[in-house]
Amino acid sequence: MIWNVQKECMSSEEKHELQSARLRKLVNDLYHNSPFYRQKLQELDILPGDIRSIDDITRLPFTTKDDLRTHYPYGLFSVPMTKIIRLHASSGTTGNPTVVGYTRHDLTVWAETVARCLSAYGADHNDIFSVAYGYGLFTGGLGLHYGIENIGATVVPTSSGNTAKHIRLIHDLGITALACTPSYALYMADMLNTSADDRHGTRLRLGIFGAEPWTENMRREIEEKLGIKAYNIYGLSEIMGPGVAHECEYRNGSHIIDDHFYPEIVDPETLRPLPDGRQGELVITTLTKEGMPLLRYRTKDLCSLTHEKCECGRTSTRISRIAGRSDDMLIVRGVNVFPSQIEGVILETGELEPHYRIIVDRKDNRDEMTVEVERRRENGTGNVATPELQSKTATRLHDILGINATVRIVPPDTIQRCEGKTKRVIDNRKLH
Ligand code: DLL
Repeated sequence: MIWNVQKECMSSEEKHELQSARLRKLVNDLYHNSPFYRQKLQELDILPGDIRSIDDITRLPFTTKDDLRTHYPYGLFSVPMTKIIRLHASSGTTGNPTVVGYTRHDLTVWAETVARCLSAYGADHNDIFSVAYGYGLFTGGLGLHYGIENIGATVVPTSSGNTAKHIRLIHDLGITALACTPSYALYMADMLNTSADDRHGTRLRLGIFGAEPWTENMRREIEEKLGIKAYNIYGLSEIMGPGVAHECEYRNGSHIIDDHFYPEIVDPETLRPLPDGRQGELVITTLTKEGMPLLRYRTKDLCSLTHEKCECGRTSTRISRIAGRSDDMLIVRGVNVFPSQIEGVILETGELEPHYRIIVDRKDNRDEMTVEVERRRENGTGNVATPELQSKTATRLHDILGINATVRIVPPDTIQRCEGKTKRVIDNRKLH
């Protein structure tokens, strides 16, 4: 079903007009209400009146995660705090997390965009959803939650953790739809002990998976093991959260909700726009956000665009699957991890060298991260790592990243040195 035919099936002329009007208003508002953007626009000699249509977007400045970090926590908000009614946060590259703020209007738009996604997957008020994305600072849980309520389906806010209890709820409550990371879905599938009988013992029919990269092979495996149809949902907290783009029944790329989130693809090196079909970095402008609107936000996600009309009738731009990142961010069990955060912990100890490798494996459908790091060479003393140092480092990593990592401390000079760019991350998950 199409949730909002008027907006999702607009002609290209109507769309162009709406996006242009929204961009004009956005730039005007930012110029007057956001010291950060006023300065950026002034540096480029741009006055609000210079932006006449959406085609002028390429004249506008880019925004990066670094801008958010530098202006932590509220520097990019463009309304007074009295208008902000929700905050979320995600991890930053080092030190400061990224804080995002929503007005009441933003939360209404978010519940609408998620409702559009859910309708495209064929969900309706007959469905009972288990949301196993984390509830809390992460946008996954609450983001899905209000969209599900919006379509009148039932929401069970399971959140993450406690798989045994979750499986019981799936059986006892007659849950029909599951929202979680694709890797957790696979893990659950194995825990559900899906013999044909058992699988048919549940009412599960639909899965909504995102927050991390996944493949067509994973889709097939999830569908087979759980006996469901699995759909992709894409999003990022800086732009809104889940529900920036979604698949439809044709599953031929993900529709970007482009009356709210305007997409471009640029070459990550030159930052020049790339044509349809060419892979590059996805850049998004929030056309209607009030709390923390962003101009040309560099997502660092690599994909391509198509403006071809989809058979489902929606006219929105579609993105291909995310093929990787233009930075070194890893997603481990749905959690964003930057090697620089790990390096920060290593240096903090004073007993370890910044020679390290991050090894990520997928065992029994669970991500496992090992940090292998060299012990500091000490004059005359042995180079044996103490268990205390190991557990202290692991605890600190957990504090900073929010996930467990195995710490392996090795003697000095054992990690291979590279000439040129060091390859610190060994990702054995084969997701691309
Ligand atoms: O992961 C929001 C979300 C929650 C999306 C639940 C979907 C479902 P962040 O924590 O800010 O927000 O992480 C955003 O995750 O830039 C991508 O690199 C990655 N990502 C999100 N969805 C997908 C997807 C949430 N469907 C970052 N496929 C993004 C591949 C994804 N990568």
